[in-house]
Amino acid sequence: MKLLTILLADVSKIATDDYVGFTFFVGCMAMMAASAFFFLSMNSFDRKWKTSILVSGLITFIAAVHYWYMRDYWATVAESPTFFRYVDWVLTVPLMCVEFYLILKVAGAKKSLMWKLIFWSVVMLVTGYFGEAIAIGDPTMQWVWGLISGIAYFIIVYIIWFGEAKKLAEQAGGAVLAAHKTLCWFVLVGWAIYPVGYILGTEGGLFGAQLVSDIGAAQQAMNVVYNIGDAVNKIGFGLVVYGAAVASRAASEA
Ligand SMILES: *C/C=C(C)/C=C/C=C(C)/C=C/C1=C(C)CCCC1(C)C
Repeated sequence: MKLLTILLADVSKIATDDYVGFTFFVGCMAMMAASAFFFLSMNSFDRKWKTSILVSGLITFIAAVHYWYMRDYWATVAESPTFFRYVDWVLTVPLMCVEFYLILKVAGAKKSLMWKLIFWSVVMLVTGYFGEAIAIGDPTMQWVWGLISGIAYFIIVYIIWFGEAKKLAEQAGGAVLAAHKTLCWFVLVGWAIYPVGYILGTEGGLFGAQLVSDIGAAQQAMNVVYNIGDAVNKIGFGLVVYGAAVASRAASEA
């Protein structure tokens, strides 16, 4: 009964021009649907791919739960759910790093590659969190934390595009190489959506540019951009892995 009251109360509060509320709601549904899809299809693959698809499902499932809370938070408090956002990311982004490792395991990827990617992803997110949650009202520190976060991001891009991950993908060839390439593009282009959200959401604007009129508009722009980024990256990433599993199954049956 209490749950029903909460549901009804919140849904009625989403206005038709509340794009953040809308994208939280749709994002939540999309993440739930994607999770169901990954969980239900994982058993039709052999062991190696099963784990990868399980991880895809975990990523969208963790996001679905956080979107549930973020949608609620936005509807009730009308502020950026920074805490839930970063808890979500700090769980799901390392899992995306695990995904790279799982795919490259056939080519002999070592756990150290996975830990390296996880380490830099955590540095990227923790410094981003400092910039968003602690440096409020201090454009200099927001800029500094954003920059450190960006450097960690580029280290990840380097490792997967040019470093040891690239070499392993080439050794593996076939469906693995193709999937690795697509995932590399996701990280380079899809993940670049997030710093855009960060810049838009910074009060007063970053780099001396006042991009949006006030803090309310800044938070709205930032959350819409983050929500689009999450849908593209979490569901898209999982579908690439799913596609690779299908391709590799077809190749082994041929
Ligand atoms: C599912 C969630 C994903 C893939 C989140 C990715 C987040 C990022 C790539 C965030 C990057 C940031 C920067 C590169 C600089 C500014 C601060 C961040 C944390 C927004």
